[in-house]
Amino acid sequence: MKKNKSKKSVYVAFSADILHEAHINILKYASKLGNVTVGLLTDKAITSYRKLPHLNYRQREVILKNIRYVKKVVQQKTLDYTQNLQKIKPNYVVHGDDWKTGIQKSTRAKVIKTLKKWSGKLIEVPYTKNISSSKIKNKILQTGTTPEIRKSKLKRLIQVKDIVRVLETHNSIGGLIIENLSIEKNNRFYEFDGMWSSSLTDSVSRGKPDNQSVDISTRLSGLNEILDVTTKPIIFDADNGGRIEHISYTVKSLERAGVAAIVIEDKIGLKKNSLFKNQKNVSQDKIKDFCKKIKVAKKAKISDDFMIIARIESLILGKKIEDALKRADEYSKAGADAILIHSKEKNPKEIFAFAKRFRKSKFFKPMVAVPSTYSKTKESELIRNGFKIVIYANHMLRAAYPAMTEAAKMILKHKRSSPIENKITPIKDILTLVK
Ligand code: SPV
Ligand code: MG
Repeated sequence: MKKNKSKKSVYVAFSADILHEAHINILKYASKLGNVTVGLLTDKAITSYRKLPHLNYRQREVILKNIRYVKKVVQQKTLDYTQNLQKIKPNYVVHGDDWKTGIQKSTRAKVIKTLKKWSGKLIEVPYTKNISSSKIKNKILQTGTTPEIRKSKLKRLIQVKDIVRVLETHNSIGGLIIENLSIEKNNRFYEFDGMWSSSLTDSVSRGKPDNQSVDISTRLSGLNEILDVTTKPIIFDADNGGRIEHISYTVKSLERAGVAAIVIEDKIGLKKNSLFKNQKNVSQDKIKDFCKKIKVAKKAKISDDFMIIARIESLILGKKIEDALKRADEYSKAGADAILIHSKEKNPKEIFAFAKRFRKSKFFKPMVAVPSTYSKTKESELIRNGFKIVIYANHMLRAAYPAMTEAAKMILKHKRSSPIENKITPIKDILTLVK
């Protein structure tokens, strides 16, 4: 190496969630070229192209700052390096040679182009074989997670995602789909961030109506099976939370299991699903009484991470937006961490009108939408209107039901199963679906 090598500056971008020898190899190599600045990707930058990291930014920063090959750690706020490169103007950028294809391909091209402006160079180090963060992450998934880690994920996601995308599941196979499914589109990474434990689908999948015939213990035991095989956060639909005397026990059971949030709705009397047109005999709780419930739930929770979400049913019951707004303020003051504003309209006009005004309230809290009836509404519109969580509340069950009915019908009709073989998962695939 040349004499004044230490004067050269070297830039390495990392997410550094699970540090392994490939990272160390890159850092060691980079440090031989000069002073190494690590551009550490923020949680937000990481979730633009892959899963939320296990360790948060501060935890990852502490580790990197203490590696002897690293001179300095700076934030890299996007997957794109340009902003940091313009500022630092490094002589070299060092990266593993594993990003020439896939989601990082265009990032790489931009790095080369930017470096050219000051004759900087991209140096690609052969990627260390047989080791990768994804492989380690899969192992972690097989081993599971802890209730604390899972629970803390929802608040972290609210901080870093434009919108937290949650899908219903009523069983473990659905949980696994939510856990593992991801797509890449326009150089972005998309996945579901968490699961909704729905009273409707938990009931209907057991052949019972959504009126609390399925008791909380049964729902918790089903939930446990989902927790067994997944690591993503769960939001639990607790109807109206039941009797005020019981709420603290429900909150404690959920929190102990690692559930991240409980949703409690402000209705009283026999439970009736909110999507029924006729809500004649359904009444809403008094504001003061519902606030008491929120306070009891709040007092029962142990960690800051566990969220109490207050669900407002004013619009479902045909009341005015003013009523919903008043409730939102009061529930927020009582300690709700987020507000779910429900609607059964075909368009989002009323919830957007609510959102516009609630956003100006000094008691504003993150808002949750459940676009079951206004399903044409895109996530981008929800984001624009200030929503932070979207719950697709019943779609896994609604998808499974016609598929199962069709299979049963075809067998009955044809007195053999071959006519549906091409529509169902082949035996060899189902045998190895779960490893
Ligand atoms: C559920 O999924 O059980 C819900 C949402 O509570 S809704 O069905 O719209 O009431
Ligand atoms: Mg429900």
